[in-house]
Amino acid sequence: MSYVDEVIDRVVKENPCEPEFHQAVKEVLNSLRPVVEANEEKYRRDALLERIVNPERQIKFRVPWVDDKGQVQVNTGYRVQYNSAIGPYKGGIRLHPSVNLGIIKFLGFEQVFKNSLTGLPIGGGKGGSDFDPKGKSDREVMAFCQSFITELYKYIGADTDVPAGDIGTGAREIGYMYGQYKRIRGVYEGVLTGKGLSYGGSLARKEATGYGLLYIVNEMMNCKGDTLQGKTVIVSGAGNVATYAIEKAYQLGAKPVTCSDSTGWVYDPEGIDLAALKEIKEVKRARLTEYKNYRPNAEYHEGRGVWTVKADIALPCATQNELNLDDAKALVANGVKVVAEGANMPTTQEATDYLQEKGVIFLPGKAANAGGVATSALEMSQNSERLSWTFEEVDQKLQGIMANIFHNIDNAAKKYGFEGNYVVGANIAGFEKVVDAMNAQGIV
Ligand code: NDP
Ligand code: 2IT
Repeated sequence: MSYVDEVIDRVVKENPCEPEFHQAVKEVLNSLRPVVEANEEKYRRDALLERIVNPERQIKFRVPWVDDKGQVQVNTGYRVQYNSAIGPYKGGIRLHPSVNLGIIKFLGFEQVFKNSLTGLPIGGGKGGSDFDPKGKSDREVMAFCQSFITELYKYIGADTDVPAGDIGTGAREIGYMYGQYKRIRGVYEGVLTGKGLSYGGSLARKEATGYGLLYIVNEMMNCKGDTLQGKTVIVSGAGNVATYAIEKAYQLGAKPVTCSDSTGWVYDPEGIDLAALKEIKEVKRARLTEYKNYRPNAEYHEGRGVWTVKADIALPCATQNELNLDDAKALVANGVKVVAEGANMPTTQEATDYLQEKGVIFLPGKAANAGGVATSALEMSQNSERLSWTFEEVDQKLQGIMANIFHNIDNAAKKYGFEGNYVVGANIAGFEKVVDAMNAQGIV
């Protein structure tokens, strides 16, 4: 049995009931085959792949808090510190009822390679809880965040592990977590990113993941002699990533016509009303059912269906496995030419394979959504030098980083004979830097 297959087998056996984690490991290891086969003897002796797939540390803890009725609630908190070969652990905190250890491990594993692709000195980690911020009062969210940090503070720090936002964790949650960390530790340091601008946050961090997604799509299209001008774009999600992907799509001349949340989706043939979307989601924290109050001519549908709309480009920006094989068939039938992942692993393996077989250009999340964590690393730099850069300065750097990522994954794919396969390119390019650092640091 090949070394890759042996390690995949072990991961499946040793981590039962963690399908998302298995999926992420299989996707990465399968595309690393050409590199692993070229170095098989050394990698086996060093147990390199076993060390890559096993997190350095997993922390699981109780998070008790009191709700507005005086009832004590108990959630479970997680932080998986995956790999620190190239820098402090870095990655978001997901607050969603679906969170479990397997989901945090899949996200942490992806984060290791994504962070490597940014070219910045950040290792990979991820955290979260099964707490659901939806429908909670500000006081309840604060009580949860304070309790969460009262345990997690022991394991994080500006030079050890720097969490940030993800699903359900935005500026409000980061603020409460930062306040509690500062109160317990008594230090004012860049322990979290995605902070508010008045206390160490970076301009353009809020926009960075969505903007970065469009920057990499733009770079790829320009290299193929095309542009975003006049293209129709379908977007899923209505959160941080989706909102700023829609904003930048407009700025680059495209027309985004859909968005979605976990209850339904909107098709607005005239183009999504960005101001309405921001008001519904960022100000009111409401459902997309409200969108029709702003745009009576738009369609609102319950359930899922964004991928059935005719378009040139599809941007999944909600959650894992939200684009399946049937969706991929609908995209191809409707003439979609580019799929770029704003979310982490939104496309199932079968759907990815189908899209690639049909010649759809596919940019995987670990490259396409890396603008968020890259800008988090820029926030860390600003915190370290106790300075703030202008929006334009951060945005320029972000554009450069996304263009570099595209060329690195493009070159890695070409080097190993997989031209145009950006899944293989991203996994290999991300892996090579981590392996180089791990080899240099010995068996740790
Ligand atoms: P938000 O919480 O801001 O938004 C998430 C959006 O996705 C919401 O519209 C939400 O709908 C929808 N959604 C979440 N879970 C589900 C589900 N199970 N089924 C259907 N819809 C769902 O999160 P972000 O925008 O920050 O994150 C979106 C994706 O992007 C995630 O995969 C995240 O890991 C990834 N990502 C985020 C980065 C960041 O900087 N924030 C960076 C890189 C990747 P509803 O409100 O109804 O739940
Ligand atoms: O998935 C991700 O890259 C994020 N949620 C952002 C992580 C970060 O540290 O900014």
